[in-house]
Order: sequence, then C-alpha cells, then structure tokens
Amino acid sequence: MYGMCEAMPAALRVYGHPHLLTVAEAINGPDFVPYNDAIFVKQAGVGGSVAWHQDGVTHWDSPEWDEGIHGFNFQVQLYSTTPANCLWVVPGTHKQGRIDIPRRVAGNGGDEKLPDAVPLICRPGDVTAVNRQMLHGSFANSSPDHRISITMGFHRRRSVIGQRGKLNMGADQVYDEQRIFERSAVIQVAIDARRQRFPNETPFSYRPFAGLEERFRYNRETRAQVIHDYNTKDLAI
Ligand SMILES: O=C(O)CCC(=O)C(=O)O
Repeated sequence: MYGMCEAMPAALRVYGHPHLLTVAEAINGPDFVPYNDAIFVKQAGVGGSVAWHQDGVTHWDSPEWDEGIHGFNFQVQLYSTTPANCLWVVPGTHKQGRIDIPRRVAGNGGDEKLPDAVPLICRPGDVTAVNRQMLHGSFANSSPDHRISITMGFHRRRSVIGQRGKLNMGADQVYDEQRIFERSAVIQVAIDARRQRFPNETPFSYRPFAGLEERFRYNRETRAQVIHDYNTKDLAI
C-alpha cells in the first residue's frame, strides 16, 4: 500500500521520527533524500511470497558503485514477526554486486531456503534497516500470524540527482533539484507533524530544510501542497 503519509497521520509521524532520521543521516549523509514508502501486508494464511531479489536498478555498472549506492529501507513492524512470515536476508550480499540468484538456488539443490539466510525476527515496534542491494525475500505466509511492515527507504542525494525515473516512476521523469526538493519536503512536514503531537521530543533537524522550517509546518496548506499525492514523486533508482 502506497501513500501512507497522506492516508495515515500516524504513519506521517513515524516518517518524521528523530531516531530513524538520525540513522538515515548517519548512513546516507546530512543531505539524504527519500526513496519511497510502502506498507507490506502479509496476511495470515494467504500472504504471498516475495522471491529472492536485490533492489536497485540504476548504478550496478557505475564506476562509483559501492555497497551503499542504492540506499536502504527501514521496516517498522506493527506485530511480532516469525520465520514463517518475516523478511529474510543474506548478510553481506550487498557488497557482492549483482548476484546470480538462480545459480545460488541451483547450488542449494534447488531449495530456496538458502543456508546463509537469516530471518528478521522482531517484536512489535522493532525496526530493521536493510541495504537495498542485499539479497532478500520472504516466503508465502501459510502461518496463522499476519505481518504488517511500514517500509521507508532513503538514499544518498548524489545517487539520485540527475537520474531518470525507474521502477514504478516513468523514464520521462528527471530527478532534478526541484523534484528532489518537493519529495524531500515530506520529511520536513513529517518532522513538524511529529513535533505537534510530541512537543517534548527533540525534533530531527533536516539539513536540506534548515531555515525553511516555518514554510513547511504541518497544516492544511502543506497537506495540500506537499503531502497530497507525494508518492507520485518518489525517487526510485
Ligand atoms: O517485506 C517483504 O516481504 C518484502 C520487502 C521487499 O522485498 C523490499 O522491501 O524490497
């Protein structure tokens, strides 16, 4: 489900969480930018599988390629997760470039339960951070336990600037300064939405919007101008 920051004020406030944004800044630098957000729902008994994959499409062959060039995703878990319904990752694979996944599975006798994969088992409210280049996936949820994961991605600004739309963003879209500014404004509005709800918490200070805080308060105007349909401006690479 896309568009949580518009559909769910509580999700907007999670998006502005100072601890999460501090981690995003530490990983991607003070000028970090958003990628997208999505709520993954794995229904009990019928939740579909997500095949092993690596995210990221733009920079695999770049001379500047490194382990962090395609950003990372947080997942905030609303419920406990179990090996049966959780996301699985193969640690270290984000440093290995593009992986021949069919070959890996074939090397495991055709069994998709890869021996070096680990399950991200969480309690409600736990947050994981997964590099988008890491081999990851989840199995069909035939268990009685549902999973709901609020997923939010962040990038280095230099990975995104000047790129063209990828994945669900059209190739006619260019991630120029204006586009990045408009999408990043969601972070600043989210910070303010959180400040209004939790006045005793120290809000995150988002460097690209330093000095612009008054213009990007959470109010009727920014809901219309910044939050409405914000996900049509995602920065997918
Ligand atoms: O949470 C899941 O089951 C899949 C998540 C995923 O594939 C992704 O974030 O790219």
